[in-house]
This record gives sequence, structure tokens and C-alpha cells, in this order.
Amino acid sequence: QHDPHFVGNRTVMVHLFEWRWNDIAEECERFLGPYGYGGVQVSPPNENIILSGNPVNRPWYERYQPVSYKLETRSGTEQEFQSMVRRCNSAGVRIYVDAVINHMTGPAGRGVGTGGSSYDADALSFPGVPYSSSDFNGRNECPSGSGDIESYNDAIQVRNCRLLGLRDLNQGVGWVRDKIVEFFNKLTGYGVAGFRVDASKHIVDASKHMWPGDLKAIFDRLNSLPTDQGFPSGARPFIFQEVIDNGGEAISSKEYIGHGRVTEFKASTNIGDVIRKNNGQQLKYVRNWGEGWGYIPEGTAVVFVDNHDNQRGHGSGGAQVLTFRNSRMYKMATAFFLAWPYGVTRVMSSYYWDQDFQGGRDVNDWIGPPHDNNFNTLPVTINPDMTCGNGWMCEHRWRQIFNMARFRNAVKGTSVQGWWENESNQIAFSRGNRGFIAINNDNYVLDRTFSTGLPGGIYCDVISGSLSGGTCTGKFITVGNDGNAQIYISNTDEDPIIAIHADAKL
Ligand code: LAG
Ligand code: CA
Repeated sequence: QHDPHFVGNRTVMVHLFEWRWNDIAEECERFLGPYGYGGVQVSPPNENIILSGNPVNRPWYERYQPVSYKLETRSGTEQEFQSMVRRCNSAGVRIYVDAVINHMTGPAGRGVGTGGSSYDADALSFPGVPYSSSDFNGRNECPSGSGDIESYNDAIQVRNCRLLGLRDLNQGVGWVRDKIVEFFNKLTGYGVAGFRVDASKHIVDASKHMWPGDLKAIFDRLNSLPTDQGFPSGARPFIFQEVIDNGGEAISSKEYIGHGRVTEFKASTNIGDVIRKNNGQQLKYVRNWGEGWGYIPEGTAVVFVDNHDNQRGHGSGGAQVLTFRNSRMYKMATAFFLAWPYGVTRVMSSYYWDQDFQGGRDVNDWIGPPHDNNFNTLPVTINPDMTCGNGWMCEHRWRQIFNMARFRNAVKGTSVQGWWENESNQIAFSRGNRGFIAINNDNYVLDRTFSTGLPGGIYCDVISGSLSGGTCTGKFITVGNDGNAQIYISNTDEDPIIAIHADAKL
């Protein structure tokens, strides 16, 4: 369950955070498919609580408080979901569902969810599933005084007590397992290729809240993926688990890598420190990026520069995390992640919100997706220059980013060769005889002849432009028959990167 089942040589997934199903279907057909992206992580598709109030009104995080497994949310209906999955699979793009199975709602009293199901959080009653009090961890399972997680040094509390007050399901109960398996099998029956398993926590460094044995028991029971949507026969659903492991707690990522991939959060915070040059970090140190940095093994990781939590101060990671707001550094970090062979890479695609820092914290960190007066999520509109409107950032449509996704596809299966570094923040390397990249994060020019490992010819630099209509819209890079190329990157370039690959050669 470590294989994302990308089609062909595709290698990169995008998190279309809070997008509507209809918009995702369109995006698969008009952009993600044609531009070589391999998959989409979608927001939780199941019914959630409605949090209305003042000032916090319909925050994005209401979707992390399930009410039932009915597929009815601000992203759309069950029918729309089903049609999206089919259309994306036809475009060669897989769908991964963000699955919130650790808990149901917070301490929210009674109410009605986005799909019309009632709930009573005090009585632990969720008739839309249905779950009742015996399906939840209680006094017998959770040893903390308050019923909430009080210590991250106690593995039992972390698994059996409430994260942020969220009603904690007992995945050891047969009925709970049955309902989760049923939910997952329904989704894969529609053609969903896998799951991001939500399990972690908020603000400080965090960890994992379900027992690995319970998860394995659930994942083992999942049906194989349907062959009528292009999956090979017997293909197991892809699983990647949100486990924040920054070391120093009772639970580590290693316990989870046997039955699926795990998010390697250290890569996100470390690349922020490296590109920002915090604490003496320098770009040359990425020479052994991956296990050399203490990360989980290559074939078990999912990596990202930022995610929907740490881009707004939730989850793990602090001010060093790079986001669309630091666009030049963000593109450098993303180019490196997409060029380097470590993990399955995920590109974040955000919406804009106004930050308002008070006492070091963004008090607007809750703001939900762009919406109309009735809190219906706004559609994603596309501008003539390929960017998005209506407040959608669409980082995945930035040329430097989608062209590096294609770079990653082009060099798939090759290793890093010809590593070069200066004494500080300039690096260059090849991927076999398929691609070459140089990055200059110093305050002076990089001007040097490199042995690129590529066959002679003229290549388009895919950072400053693209190969289009038989010519380059950006810089042309000439590789001699000896494989050498003259590379010049000014420290004042819009993007201080040059990347060339076999699929963008004249
Ligand atoms: C995750 N990954 O493992 C999600 O990526 C993360 O976004 C989820 O937290 C978390 N796990 C639980 O699913 C988010 C917000 C929290 C929010 C929670 C539930 O980061 O801020 O908690 O979703 O909506 C909110 C309040 C808490 C309150 C809780 C219950 O912020 O103060 O205790 O609701 O009422
Ligand atoms: Ca739990």
C-alpha cells in the first residue's frame, strides 16, 4: 500500500485544498492531465459539522469534524464526487481522499451536519453512521484526568484520549472497523486510488493518534482497486498517514511505515530553514537529502514544502515554513524537492486569506475558502495567463512548478549524478542522462561550465520558460557533444534556477 498508482511516468500529486468536485474534474481535464500531474489529494468528502459563529464562521477546519460518512460537503454532492473521480481517472489523474477516521466532532452539543444528519456530541451519538457511545474511547481506554491528551510522552493517551476535544473513535471495536472499511470500500469502488489518513495534531509538534495494529487491520480488509478504472488487477489502495514525528515523543513514524507511506514533516521544516539560511543552514548541505537527514526510508515517505496546516501555523512547523507568500524562495524549495529522488512529492494548492498577526499568531488562521454570502464555495476561474481567479492561488499552475513536475516525470528512475556545490548556497546535479538542475541561493553570480550528463543539443530552461511550438519561450541552454554546458545564474534573477531535461529539448 505504498504505491500511489500513478499512470505512466507521472510522479507528482497536488493538494487541491477545499476545491469543489466540479472544479477538480475540470482541472483534471484541462490542466492536470495534459501537464503531467499524477494525482489530487481532495479535502474530506464526508459530511462534517457546520461551525457558524462570530468571528469564526465556516472555518476550513470544520471539515476535520465528521458527522457521518455521507458524501455531502461544501465541495459537492455524492454524484458530483463520483463523476469527478471518473473524469480524473480518464484524464490519467488519480484521486486520494483525506480520510478523517480518528474522531468525529468536537464538544459541539447537538446539531445537524452538511448532509442533514443530526448529532449529539455530548451523548456520543452520530446516527448518520450510526455510532453510539460504545464506539468511542472513554474512561476505560483513556487514562488522562480530563479525557483529553495531556501528555505526548504517553502512547496510550495519544491514541486513546481526545485530540483537541474531538470525540475519539475506538478503532479496536468491530463495528467501528466495519464502518470505516465500508466507507473506504465505497470510495475505492468509485475509483478513488488511496487515502491520506488524518491522525495528527495542532500548533506544537505532534504525533499519531491511532494504534498501528488497528490501522493495519482496517487497511488489510480493503478491496483491491477496480480494474474498470484503469488499475492493474489486485492493486491495493495507496495509504499515506499524517504522522508528525519531530523526534522526542513516545511514538515514531517508524511504527507506521509497514502498512503505508508516512508524511515526512521534517523535510518541510528543514527545507524552509535551508532556503532561508536559518541557524547556519546552507544549500550545499542538501547533498545527502533523505535518510542522510534522519528521514524515513525513501520508499515510505510523502514530502511537501508546506501543507494546509503548517502554511497557517497549525500542525507542525513554525515561521520557517515557506508558502506562496514567499514565492521566490518557495519556487527554489519546490524545484529542489521535485528534482531530488526522495519520496512521493505533493504540491500544495492554496487559497488566499488576509493574515492578521496578533501576539505572533495569525488570528485569521481559521478563514475558510473563497465563498459567496451564503458560504457557498466559489468556483475556480482561470485567467488568460493560466493563473486562477476568485482567490485561488493555484501554485500548481505556476510555470516553475508545473515544469518541474514534468522534469520529475522525465527523470523518473534515474539517480543523482555529478553533484556539485560551492562553499555555501550554490548547487548543481544531474539525474542520469535525462535532466540537470542548478540553483543559486547566494548573493553573487553562478557562472561555470558543468558536465550535465545530457546528450548534446539545445534545451529549454524550464524555469524561465517552456518548450512551446518548437522553440523556447525562456532561456536556451546549449549542451555540447561532450555533455558540457555553460550555466550563468545571476543572484538577482527572478528565479535563480536553471533546469533542463530530455523532454524539453529542441
Ligand atoms: C489533521 N491531521 O492529522 C489535520 O491536518 C488538521 O487540520 C486537523 O486539525 C487535525 N488533524 C484533526 O483532524 C484541524 C484544525 C484544528 C481544529 C480541528 C477540528 O487544525 O484547529 O480544531 O481541525 O476542526 C478546532 C479548534 C480547537 C477545538 C476543536 C474541537 O481549533 O481549538 O478544540 O476544533 O472543537
Ligand atoms: Ca485516537
